[in-house]
Amino acid sequence: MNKTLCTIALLVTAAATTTAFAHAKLQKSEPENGSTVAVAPAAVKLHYNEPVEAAMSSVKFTGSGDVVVQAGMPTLAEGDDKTLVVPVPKLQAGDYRVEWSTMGRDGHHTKGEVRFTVK
Ligand SMILES: [Cu+2]
Repeated sequence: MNKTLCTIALLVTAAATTTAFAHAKLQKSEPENGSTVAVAPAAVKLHYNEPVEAAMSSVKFTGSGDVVVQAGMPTLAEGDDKTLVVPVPKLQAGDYRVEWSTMGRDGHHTKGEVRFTVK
C-alpha cells in the first residue's frame, strides 16, 4: 500500500468510528436485561438513544430451549419515537430472549439482545 492509500484508509476508519456513536443504541429495556420479573409483561419495551424506524425493526423472541415465541410487530411507543414496543403473548415462567434489530434515522442497522426471566 502506498502512502496516499494508507492515509485514506486511516481517514475512512476514523470516520466509521465517529459515525458509530450516532447509531441507535439500546439504552434501557423493560424488562431490563438480565432481570427476573414476578409479573409477565404484556409487551417488551426497547428504549434507544435516538429515533428508530419501526418498519425497519424486527424482533426474534425465544423462550426456554430456543423455542420461538410468536411476538407482535414492533411499533413506536405513543409520542416516543425512540422506543419500540413489542407485544408478547401471555408468558409462562421461564427464560426469554429478545434478539432485536433496528434502524436509526441515520440509516444504520444495529442489533442486540435482551434476556429476562419470568418467575
Ligand atoms: Cu449510524
